[in-house]
Amino acid sequence: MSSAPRFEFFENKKAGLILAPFSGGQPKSGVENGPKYLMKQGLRADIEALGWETSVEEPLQGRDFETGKNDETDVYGIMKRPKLVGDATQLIYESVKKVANENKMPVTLGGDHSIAIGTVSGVLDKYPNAGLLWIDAHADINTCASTESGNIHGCPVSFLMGLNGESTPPPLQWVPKCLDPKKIAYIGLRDIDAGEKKILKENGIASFSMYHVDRYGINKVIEMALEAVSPNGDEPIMVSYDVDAIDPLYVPATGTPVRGGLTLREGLFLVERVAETGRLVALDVVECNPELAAHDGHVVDTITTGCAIARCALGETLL
Ligand SMILES: [Mn+2]
Repeated sequence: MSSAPRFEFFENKKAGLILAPFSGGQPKSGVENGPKYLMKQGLRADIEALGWETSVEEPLQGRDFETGKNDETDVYGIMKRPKLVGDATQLIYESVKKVANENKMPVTLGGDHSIAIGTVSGVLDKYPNAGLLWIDAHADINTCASTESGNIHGCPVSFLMGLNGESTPPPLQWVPKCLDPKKIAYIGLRDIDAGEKKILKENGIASFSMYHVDRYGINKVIEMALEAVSPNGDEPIMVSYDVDAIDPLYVPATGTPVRGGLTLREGLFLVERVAETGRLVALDVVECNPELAAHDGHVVDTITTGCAIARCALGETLL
């Protein structure tokens, strides 16, 4: 009897784990502990067991981004903490760029989703033609004009696309207008503000909600999303994965849970399927917030899912 075939999806199995313990893009505390919990769960050893060489970067080390959350002068119009977010994301941008330029895969552990301002701009600096899959219950594309909360974790995509123009808060003016609306596709959407729906439509952004997952099945949705962001079928792919894309049954400890999400298997299949293309060049895993767990089981569920997302993206297979 022959054994099951073993697939090698990645030519160069070097990864740089970038710890981004940042919570300033939203009001709740605890999400800054995401990286610590994921690492304590054994994520680095798990990735090494898959045959990867790893290094660890801590671009925010030595800076106190938590006390800064209380600075009430750090506002710009409705936008909350643009200076804090601008500083943190610029450090993350430099770190992601460095790791990518060392020909390692940046695997960034958040933190709230505002950190993607740094990760996506860093990755696109190295791979300007990369397609971005944004896996999330939310579109995170509010602008300074459309946001009702002013929490920047709901806005990173608008900054990456340069949608804020003149109204960009000065501390975020460093962000390059690097993301073409044709190069992002969403999967998992189910809680979209009215202003965001308009932005998605006006910019013709490929958006696959839970409706599409139900209608077509997750495999077809992934293939449509890949085709949208990578029409030639050979462009590099980045995945920015907000764990709230997965249903709160499986991922309860997150800042903005929305029922009716991906099952655990759909959520993992998604990254297994992207890994299979051999074109994944960067990954974010964000919005694990152990402090929001009602009991220890919630912490375990959430953190083990976060680790599983990273392992599956880096080539773990069931057989
Ligand atoms: Mn998000």
